[in-house]
Amino acid sequence: MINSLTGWDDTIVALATPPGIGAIGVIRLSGKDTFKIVNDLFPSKDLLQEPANTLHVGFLKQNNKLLDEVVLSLFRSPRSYTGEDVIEISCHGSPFIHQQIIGACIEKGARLAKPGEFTQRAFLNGKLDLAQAEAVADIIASNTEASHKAALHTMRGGFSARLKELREQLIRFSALIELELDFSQEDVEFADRSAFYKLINELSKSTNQLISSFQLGNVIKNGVSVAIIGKPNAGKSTLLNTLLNENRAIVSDIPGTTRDTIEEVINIDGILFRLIDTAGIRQHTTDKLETAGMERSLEKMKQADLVLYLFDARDEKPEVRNKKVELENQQLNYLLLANKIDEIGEAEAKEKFSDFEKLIFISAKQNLHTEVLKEKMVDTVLQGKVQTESTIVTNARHYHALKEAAKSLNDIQRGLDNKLPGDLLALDIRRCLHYLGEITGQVSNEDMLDYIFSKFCIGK
Ligand SMILES: Nc1nc2c(ncn2[C@@H]2O[C@H](COP(=O)(O)OP(=O)(O)OP(=O)(O)O)[C@@H](O)[C@H]2O)c(=O)[nH]1
Ligand SMILES: [Mg+2]
Repeated sequence: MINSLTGWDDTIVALATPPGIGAIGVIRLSGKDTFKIVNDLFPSKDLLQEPANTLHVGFLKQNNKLLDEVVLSLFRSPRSYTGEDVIEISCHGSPFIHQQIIGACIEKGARLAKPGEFTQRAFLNGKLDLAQAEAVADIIASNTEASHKAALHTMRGGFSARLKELREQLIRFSALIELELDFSQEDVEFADRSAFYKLINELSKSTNQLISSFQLGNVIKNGVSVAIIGKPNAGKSTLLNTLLNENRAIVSDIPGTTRDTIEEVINIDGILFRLIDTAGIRQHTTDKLETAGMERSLEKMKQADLVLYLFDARDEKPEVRNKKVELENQQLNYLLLANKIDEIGEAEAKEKFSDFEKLIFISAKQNLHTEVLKEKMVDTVLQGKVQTESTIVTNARHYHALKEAAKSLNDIQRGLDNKLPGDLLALDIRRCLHYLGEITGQVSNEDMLDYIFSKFCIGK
């Protein structure tokens, strides 16, 4: 497969650091002609004679034109990021110099790397499996502690190890079943069906665990959308400002102040929350703008991962209760917040609503108990799941492959229940192995790889 890939044999070059001005820039080359190309530009030493894992200071020259003073890091196949010969040129951080050096490398025979091509080569050379390679992109994109941790766990092979284990158990069994097929005339069973049943059960459990971790994985990677909903004047914009610790939204005692939705991001305990302040919702209004705003609020409420429903602690109890029932019926993930407790006093507010479960009492304006609210928000998202060290699926491609694998496992289970013959079982087992293998790249095709790596940045 590897050799059939177009351009696989080329030596590639790209800027590995962000484009623009900086203290230094790093240009990376990988491929069989790497040493020859850079050696042609580096007159002071014969790099072909230099050992791997060494650094060399000197000048790069192109036909007697001085390009820059640089430091070269030499890596030789197979002990490099890509598994090929690699040289990293650390030069001065000027876009002009970068262009000149990359141009000189191209003139000597290199070609510009495609996005993700270095990592793709690392994968094709067996330095990383596919799940690990994809995690490299996630690490670069991670912007919170939690997303970084999950990506790092995958890149270091945590997820792959889990899958490998599942796959190997299944392979061992499928070998026995396939053996039965060779002796099909004789009606023998090498594979102990009850042990197999147990194994399939365990596999199902593990697979489903991974599948359900995706919800959390998604949250870690993409953040949680939180709609702040309530009647006009409930204090929604005040709450947004308090949580952000800045005066982002206009606050006033005129009902209907917020007309459009306002979105801002905050990081609580390493998880990104996208807070959405909305227009207040009331039963009757003739104002066209306000009606449009309310429609938008309802839409945001439906789409949100979490709804913070805010009411004034002075509101009538039956009204609040009706609202709670409504939220419950819509099957929304919500937290009910009694605001403005400073107006009637915390003790009195708690007394008034003592028969309500899971209320959070706050004062957005006085910043009372907003820490409790933040904690609850995080709890709601994590739902008690331990994050540390456990394997969390964050990649939609992996998620879909796991779902397919789970389906096949179900089919196998049913097949065993119905005493299906070995050849039919073998089909379902192969399908399951196929999907598990797709995740780590043991099963792959060129289109799929191109698609995955095209989402990387150039130089990675
Ligand atoms: N006493 C007290 N007043 C508050 C509190 N929170 C908000 N307010 C006041 O309530 C009024 C309305 O606040 P906003 O934050 O604009 O309310 P809103 O829910 O965004 O209202 P709309 O945008 O009109 O839907 C303002 O006068 C706020 O100062 C609170 O916790 N305690
Ligand atoms: Mg408002």
